[in-house]
Amino acid sequence: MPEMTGGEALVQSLKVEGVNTIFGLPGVQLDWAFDALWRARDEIRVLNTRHEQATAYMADGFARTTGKVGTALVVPGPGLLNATGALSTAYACNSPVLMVSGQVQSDLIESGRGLLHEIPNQLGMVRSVTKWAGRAMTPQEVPGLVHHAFRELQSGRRRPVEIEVPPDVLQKKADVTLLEPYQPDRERPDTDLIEQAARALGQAERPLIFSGGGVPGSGAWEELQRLAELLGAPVIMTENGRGALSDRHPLGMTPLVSPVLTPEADVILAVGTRFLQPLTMPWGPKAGQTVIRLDIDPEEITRVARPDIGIAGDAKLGLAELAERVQRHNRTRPSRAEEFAALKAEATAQLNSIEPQAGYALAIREELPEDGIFVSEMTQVGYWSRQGFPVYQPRTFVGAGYQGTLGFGFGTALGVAVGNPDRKVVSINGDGGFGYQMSELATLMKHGITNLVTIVFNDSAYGNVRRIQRQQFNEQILGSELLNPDFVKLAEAFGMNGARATSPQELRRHLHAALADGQPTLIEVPLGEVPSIWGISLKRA
Ligand SMILES: Cc1ncc(C[n+]2csc(CCOP(=O)(O)OP(=O)(O)O)c2C)c(N)n1
Ligand SMILES: [Mg+2]
Repeated sequence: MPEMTGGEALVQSLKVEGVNTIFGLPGVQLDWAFDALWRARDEIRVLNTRHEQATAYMADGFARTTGKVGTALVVPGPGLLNATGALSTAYACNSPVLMVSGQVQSDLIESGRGLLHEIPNQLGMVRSVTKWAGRAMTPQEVPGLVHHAFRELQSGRRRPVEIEVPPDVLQKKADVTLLEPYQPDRERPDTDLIEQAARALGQAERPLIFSGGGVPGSGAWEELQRLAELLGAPVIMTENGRGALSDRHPLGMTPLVSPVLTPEADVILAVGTRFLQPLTMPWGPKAGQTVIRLDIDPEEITRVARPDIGIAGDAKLGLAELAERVQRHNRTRPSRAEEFAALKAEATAQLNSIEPQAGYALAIREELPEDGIFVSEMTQVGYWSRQGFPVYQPRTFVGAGYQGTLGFGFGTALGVAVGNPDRKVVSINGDGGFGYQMSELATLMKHGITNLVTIVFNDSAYGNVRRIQRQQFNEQILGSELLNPDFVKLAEAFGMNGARATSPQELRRHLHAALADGQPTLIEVPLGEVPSIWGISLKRA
């Protein structure tokens, strides 16, 4: 049994689990972890940020677009609290983020003395934004803690996990046994239930599929496509599910078509999705329609309503097995190709008539390669993009999910870019959201993150809020107007290229140049008040 510090036990255990990148921000409780990271610096890259929120956002962006665990490292108390908005986003988006945090000295936890960074009940606090959280109190416990963390991160529903190690435990030397890496195993769905579902789908005249973040999350897009094609079933993808089927695929749809297609379907399969909107809208499933749910999280299957067939298990295994068995029951159906093409065309026409959002978003799409990754934000072009931005490949559209976290985008995009060095990444931001993480321009430059282009739509406002105050509250503009820096000069102050675009054509030109020459670039797009996209509703043409 080799002798090592708790810090070495932590770093070696992370290495065993395949961690090669850590997004971190140091401090005194982490000194012995950084000591060990220094010795492991050829195998584990440490990227420091300017605020702890960015460590967890970067880990989330890294995780969601690579399928690997994303790892963050922060000091306890305020450091960890600073990261909780990002953890809540990762929680909402089923993202396997490992948050490693410090603690106060082990024998004084919960003493209430007011030690540096002490907060009461840190584990309890972080449990509200994680799937699981645990602590090691000796160096010998560290490998088991990391191993358990990876079990939680890579089994069942993927969500963030926190582990914490007090500074004296990181410093202490002991004989430590390292463990083998956790071997993830996919959870096989019940065969009888799959057979029942396959029969219902096979016999359906008008089957419909709702597909959520669980499909890209479990790497199930090929199985989804196979099943959809066998059934000729349209696939409605949620924001987190976008790209599972290419928007070019005749069956690939965005939720705009749900109110039209859902009432007409006889059998509906919802896979890897909370299925919340359909279940709570007037156009949602009614008695007489068969609802099948396939989800890794059994609680999700019955949370809002009990489906006719509920199947707990992995989406990739479940969809593969469904496709296999559907063939024994599958009826022939008249082609609906024309109907779907017309519906898609109508949805596209409605969305593309909303300007200037459509023009700007489509300018980005024109320049971003097919495998390029688009990181959205809670901004006007972002809302439009949820449904309107064409997505051609899985894991190439990143949003904030149900958390709707303003300011998540830029840090998340930095992590996406680090995790996908061979791909181009575009981060869109409002001036409000960008303000949350603009100091991370330093992180971009320091770590040479050159495959990311950053766009800031500047309307000098929390535009969404201002529009509501104007229109619904009789011009009571309060707390929604913003004073901004000159974004072009800001970029230049960080040593980046700064550019300004006042039309979609200009945005396209700047984006083209920035993507081609790989120079870190921020493009500001001044914007006036833009129309709301809420309230578009699709009727059949
Ligand atoms: C963490 C968080 N705080 C506040 C909000 C409420 N909120 C939603 S959109 C928005 C304004 C966004 O402004 P900006 O980023 O400039 O985008 P714009 O609407 O102007 O395009 C605010 C304050 C939120 N969604 N999340
Ligand atoms: Mg704004």
